[in-house]
Amino acid sequence: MYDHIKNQDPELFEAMKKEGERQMEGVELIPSENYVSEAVLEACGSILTNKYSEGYPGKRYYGGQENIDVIENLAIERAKELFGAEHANVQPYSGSPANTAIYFALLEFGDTVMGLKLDHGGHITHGLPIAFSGKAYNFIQYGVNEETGYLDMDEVYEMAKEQRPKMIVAGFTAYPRDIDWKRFKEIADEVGAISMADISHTAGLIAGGVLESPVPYFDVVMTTTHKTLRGPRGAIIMCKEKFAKDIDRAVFPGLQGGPHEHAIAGKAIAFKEALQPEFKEYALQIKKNAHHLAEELKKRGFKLVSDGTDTHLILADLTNKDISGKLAQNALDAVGITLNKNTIPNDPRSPFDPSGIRMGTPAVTTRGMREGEMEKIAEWMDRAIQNSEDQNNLNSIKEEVEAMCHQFPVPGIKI
Ligand code: DSN
Repeated sequence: MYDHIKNQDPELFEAMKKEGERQMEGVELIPSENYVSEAVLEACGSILTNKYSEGYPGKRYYGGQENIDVIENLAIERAKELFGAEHANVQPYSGSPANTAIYFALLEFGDTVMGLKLDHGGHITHGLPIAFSGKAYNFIQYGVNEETGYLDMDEVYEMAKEQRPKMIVAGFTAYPRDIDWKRFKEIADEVGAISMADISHTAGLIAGGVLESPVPYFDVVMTTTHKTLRGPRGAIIMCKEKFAKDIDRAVFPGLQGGPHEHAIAGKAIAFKEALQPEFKEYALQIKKNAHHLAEELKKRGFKLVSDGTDTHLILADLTNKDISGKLAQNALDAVGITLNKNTIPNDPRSPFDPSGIRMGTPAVTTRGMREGEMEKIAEWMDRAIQNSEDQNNLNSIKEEVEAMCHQFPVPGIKI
């Protein structure tokens, strides 16, 4: 693999090779990661990276666009078909620029916006005070119910009535439960707010028909393309026709310059893959695997925020396990199980060493792992966390993890 890189830049090649081995030989549980197909990989590494194409299909500022327009139009039409959207912009470089473009399009600086608190499962672009979103707009933050871990829709309603926000942001990065989009939209309508959904985490489950979609209700819906949706790194923004011009102008020239057409080609391919019947099976299996992994962890005494999951994502509170999120992440790294330390709602600890760990099943599902493998993973996680300082024990778990992983190939990795 990568023969040209190997010859030209052995130092960099070595790190890439090792990363391939890590991806192949480990269990990937980071809920926002996945393995793209070889076709998507080819698009991302293709000659399309050579081309500048500022503007939109049919209205570009550079010559030589006859093929690029075909590619970008395929991505747009497939995104619209996949999600049933009225309008799609496929140019955002990633989730944070997409969210920033939406705010730039539809808000004035200083406007009041509602978003979920970061430690309750929100995102830095949903109003973190030190981030651009939190500095440029007056974000006010709702939370989940402390007892249940579920979104408190009554709190959302009361806050919206009191604060009259210009926009309500729903859709989260560490929330394991399904979202009542209809109720969000009713609340937004009642207070005259624009409804914005960030479905970056669950887009693949929505496209696969195993979770409700906000697209029929919401004014604007965005998603990254590289999580459950299993495309290249990037994002898209979908909206009702009446917001289309403002969104397009905010993405280009408002915020971005030349679109990354190699990534847009990868998005078009991923959307075509997501329109196939097999994608529905994949989406359903992600949910089954997450549910099974959650149950297996609970059997082993793990306390889960909201006591389980409706999605691909699980958030465990390790307080009763007597280990911090950081030390658990380190112990699991040592056995080849990758996930991330994460705050839990109202976490008394710092985000650098929080009380929880966040995990999910998209990547393992793509490799073909099923309920039986989830049971093994839960067992290894439990053993690694209990023996986090016992290197011999960790080494023997790592061998078992590697042996299982060798039975489940990863697209594009040959070692
Ligand atoms: N960093 C992503 C995640 O892991 O959820 C969100 O942007």
